[in-house]
Amino acid sequence: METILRELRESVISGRIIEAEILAQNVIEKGLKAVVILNEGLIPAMREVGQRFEVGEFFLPEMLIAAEAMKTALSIISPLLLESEIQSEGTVIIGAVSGDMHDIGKNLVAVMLKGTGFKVVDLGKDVAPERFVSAVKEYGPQIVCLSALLTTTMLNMKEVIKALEAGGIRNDVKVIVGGAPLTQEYANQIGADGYASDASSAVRVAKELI
Ligand code: B1M
Repeated sequence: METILRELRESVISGRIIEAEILAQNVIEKGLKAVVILNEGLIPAMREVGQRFEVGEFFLPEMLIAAEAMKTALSIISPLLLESEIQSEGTVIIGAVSGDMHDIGKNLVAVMLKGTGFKVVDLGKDVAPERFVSAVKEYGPQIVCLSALLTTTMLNMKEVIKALEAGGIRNDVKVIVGGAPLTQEYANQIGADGYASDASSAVRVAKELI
């Protein structure tokens, strides 16, 4: 089992999209749980890509193609995370903040929230503060989830909170922030209601806040 997971990891790191798709199907057929495929296959693969980028071994094209392979593999395992009979826990609006094009982690959080019974409205990536405000007015969610992967774009989370305040709807929703550069301390500093370090803690924090 370890061999096929290693092959899956390597296919994602090298951006071999078709191979990643086939291997993701194979690991499912072998009965491996989605959460194991994620935690021991796909997430470590993206961590490795990040490390290679940091040391100058990978450049933007390699990172892009690896991300595509990751997305393809994720699309194969996502249905397993969605197999849930749970009634609606509430509505969540999620998006990556202005300037941020990273959406793999955000997509994963959305899938896990859906899988545990939340209705999720995904606004995508590079979402302007005003778009969060209009979506809150349109969908009336209990929770807004903000994602950022860059130390520069995480600053825009505060802008979303300010825009919700200016729109007079800050107290209608709980704001949870997450993404690799985030910390609980930063969440407190910008006045968010919660911080989640990964997709499963996003689900836990969302449930606690509701
Ligand atoms: Co970029 N990138 N990237 N990148 N990228 C990072 C983030 C980086 C750490 C790489 C590195 O240097 N080691 C670095 C950021 C440095 C920093 O700010 N400190 C970086 C950089 C520098 C850049 C560019 C600036 C590169 C350039 O142009 N020179 C550029 C910026 C583009 C932009 O956004 N404006 C850029 C571009 C890209 C690609 C487009 C090529 C691609 C993204 C493709 C896509 O997402 N569609 C990409 C990728 C793939 C990465 C790495 C390698 C992988 C990210 C990923 O998908 N991880 C990343 C390195 C790394 O993270 N180690 C890197 C897997 C994913 C499952 O994890 O996203 O962390 P993650 O999500 C987790 C948690 O963070 C959390 O739960 C998720 C699931 O467990 N979480 C939430 C996330 N959102 C949440 C929201 C919540 C709760 C939890 O709501 C409540």
